[in-house]
Amino acid sequence: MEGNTHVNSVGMTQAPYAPATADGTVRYDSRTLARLGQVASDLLDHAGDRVDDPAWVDHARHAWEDGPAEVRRTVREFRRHSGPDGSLVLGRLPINARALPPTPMVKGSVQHTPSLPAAMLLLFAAGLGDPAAFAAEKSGALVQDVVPVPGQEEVQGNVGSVELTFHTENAFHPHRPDYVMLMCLRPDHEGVAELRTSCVRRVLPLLKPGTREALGRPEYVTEAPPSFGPAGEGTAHAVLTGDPDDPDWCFDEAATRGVTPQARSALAELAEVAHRTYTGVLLRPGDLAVVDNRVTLHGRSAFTPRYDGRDRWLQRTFAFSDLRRSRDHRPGDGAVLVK
Ligand SMILES: O=C(O)CCC(=O)C(=O)O
Ligand SMILES: [Fe+2]
Repeated sequence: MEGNTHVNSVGMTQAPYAPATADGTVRYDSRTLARLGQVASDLLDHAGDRVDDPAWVDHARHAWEDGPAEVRRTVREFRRHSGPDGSLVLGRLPINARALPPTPMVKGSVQHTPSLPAAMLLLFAAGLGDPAAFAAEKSGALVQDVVPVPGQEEVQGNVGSVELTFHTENAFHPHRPDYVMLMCLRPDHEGVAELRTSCVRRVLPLLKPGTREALGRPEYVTEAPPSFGPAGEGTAHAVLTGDPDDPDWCFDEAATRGVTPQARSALAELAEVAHRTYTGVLLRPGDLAVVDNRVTLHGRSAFTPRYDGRDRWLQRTFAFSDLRRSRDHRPGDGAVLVK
């Protein structure tokens, strides 16, 4: 495919960089996957006893450069332009999903012990930038479990199992992640839990005239979760920022509200279009979804957990393309944002 170019739906000329299948998933041949698996398992051999050990994160960054060129090229091109959907699914990465322990069932569950999925997530975080996390969320762990928790079914967060509405990850935060990675370890029993993504590049052309302008005015407030300190909505912000032809957006259906009637009706229209046009993906073990959090919202359909140790289990890591920007939030130049 190399050497060809095509014009994508946002009118930009791009070199195709990976053989995406009809469902938008990138699949590598078995040789490439075996090489990637070898790099991840060598990285695991270098692990101490904690995923968050800075030395292991350093190792992952170095090891990424030993990965297959084809995989590195996919990630490099996605960083340059995340395409019309602002998301990528890398299919069936080797994580030895057959050897998994039972799905955790507690709130705030994280992966402290180095494992093959954790190694894979840290490798891809290095490819996308650097991994980091928020002290107020999942204890600041770099690899976090996304699992349903008994009694939390109705929660608008990743412990819930009702529909999780569309959101920019950490929309309230000035240093929200650039990329959200979600690695599937185990799907839900019925195979219905769909990761949903909605990209501003798809939604923008469908909005009524006037709505774009309304979304570009700083007439919206986004509430931070209580774990981030005393309830507060922060300063008013715009939903769309940057180049009007290819803007970023920042919006959480459950936490963002308009402060004027025009802003409220623009948000309602935005949500309606997102719900009408999203892309849904049923992740299988080893599938890694990467969401460009600047241009793409994500959410999840409802599903029914059984709490039998075999429930849906994703692991999540955030990547920051320029870690330096959040330096004043990260004491000691560590990987945890404390405010
Ligand atoms: O469960 C999912 O598929 C997505 C959950 C989510 O939004 C997250 O963990 O950030
Ligand atoms: Fe999320």
